[in-house]
Amino acid sequence: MRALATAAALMVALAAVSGCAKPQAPRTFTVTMADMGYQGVPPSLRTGDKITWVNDDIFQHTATAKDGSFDVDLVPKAQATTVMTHPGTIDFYCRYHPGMTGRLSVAG
Ligand SMILES: [Cu+2]
Repeated sequence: MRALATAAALMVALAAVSGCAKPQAPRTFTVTMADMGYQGVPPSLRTGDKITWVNDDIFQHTATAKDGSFDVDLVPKAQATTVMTHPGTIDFYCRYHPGMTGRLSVAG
């Protein structure tokens, strides 16, 4: 018990020293597919954040990452959630309507 408490205290101290004391909680953003476009694309994301994709259009759409990190295919009124698993710039598009494009910026 005492050893556990000591270990926990040590970890807290180490986290404080290394600047990791306050890991930021993951956030969830909603991107809406409407009028043949993506609306509400967040300007910046962090690894671990989620995006809930909502198809509010009358057409089927996808959100397909060019780097393969996600690919959601949604009929009208459907939705799905993806997690940002790695940092970087991720371009995405709709496989049915190549003119529909967007870009995500994910920080580490
Ligand atoms: Cu589409």
